[in-house]
Amino acid sequence: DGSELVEANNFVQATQPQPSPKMTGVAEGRNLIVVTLESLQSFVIGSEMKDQTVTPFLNSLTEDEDTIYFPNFYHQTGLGKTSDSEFLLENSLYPLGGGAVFFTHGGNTYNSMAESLGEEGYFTAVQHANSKSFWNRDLMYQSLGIDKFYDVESFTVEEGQAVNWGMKDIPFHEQSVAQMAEMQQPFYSRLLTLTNHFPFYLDEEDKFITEYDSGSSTLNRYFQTARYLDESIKVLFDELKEKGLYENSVIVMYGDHYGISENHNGAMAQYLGKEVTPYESAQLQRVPLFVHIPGYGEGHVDEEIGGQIDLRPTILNLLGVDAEKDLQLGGDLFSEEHEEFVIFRDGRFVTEDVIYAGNICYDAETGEETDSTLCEPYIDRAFEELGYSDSVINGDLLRFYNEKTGQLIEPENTEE
Ligand code: GP9
Ligand code: MN
Repeated sequence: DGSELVEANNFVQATQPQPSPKMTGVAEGRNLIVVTLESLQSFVIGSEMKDQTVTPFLNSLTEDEDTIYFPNFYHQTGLGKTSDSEFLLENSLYPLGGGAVFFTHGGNTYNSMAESLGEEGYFTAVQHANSKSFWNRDLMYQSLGIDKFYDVESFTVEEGQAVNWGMKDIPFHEQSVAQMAEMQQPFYSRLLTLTNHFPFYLDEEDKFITEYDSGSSTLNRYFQTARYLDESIKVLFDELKEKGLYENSVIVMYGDHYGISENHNGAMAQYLGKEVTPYESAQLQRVPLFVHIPGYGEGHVDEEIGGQIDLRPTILNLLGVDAEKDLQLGGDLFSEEHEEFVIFRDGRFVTEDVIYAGNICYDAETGEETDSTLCEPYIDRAFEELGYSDSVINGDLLRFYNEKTGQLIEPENTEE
């Protein structure tokens, strides 16, 4: 029934921050390249492991004049892993708490970022060297209005070019940029990387650093695959420059979810030099976000606390696309009004003042347990917000929403 949709929309309109006027349209008309950094967590950025730099190229971007780097950005995925991060990005809605929404609600109506950009004349694509039905992508991408899915069949995987789940990131980026060079411009393409994925194996020639030494062979190898992913991003940038695509593009890169689960807390504690409490564990859900705008010149580190739900509103504002009436739960990260309140899919949350994890309310600054009444209003808000998201998805309510006018569509008018 329409009341759930009206309530959800009222909530969105009441809480939605005004996008930053300063950032509106700074990348208008450019190609949009979104890179999903597989399993990359923020703790490796700017870090050393046995005197070796883990992510030299990404580190250089944190100081780059054309890049805004967000160190306090969190993933909000659930069981759907990469696909949940794609869902958050495209829809600015939360994934589901049960199974992967790509599977359970792949046939819904969505007002995705791909659709919005398609209406602005963009060609929209996803490039990912895995089989097309993985995570039900072939079907879901139709629902998301993505024009073309370059799946594994679009790539030539030579002998020695595959590891872990498939094609290695370096040849993947080389071939992806060659494909981009053939796309109609402007385009919006998403590249899903794959090498930095459990079990984090590498061929000898792809190991640029040595392993870590801990009781977790998974964590030990993770640094090496993260280093390989970093190298592959450098290759991506070089290829874009070589093909003349770089200057007229904006490149957004984000980590999709954690790579090191809580099963490795002992080894993580050794690396971090502190115990992994629920408070630390929540902070380990930070994933890097880079917004790279060639020629921008005002790059900086932005400490704003945000999450994947904020990607779409942030990006659409950069491209100068009006999303005022969109039914979306995130907000522009550059907005002065953006609220520092990140809700995890499992109900944990992070604000400037408190972190709620393991049913404990922590002081965000000190990590000490604090008065639970400081968390209570946020617990209610988190429950409410996740509830609106769930009702929109479970009821397939976007069928009845016109995001141009902000009006409801009467159910009888939706019949074909
Ligand atoms: C597979 C890739 C990785 O296509 O998305 O899957 P993940 O396990 O990270 O969701
Ligand atoms: Mn993933």
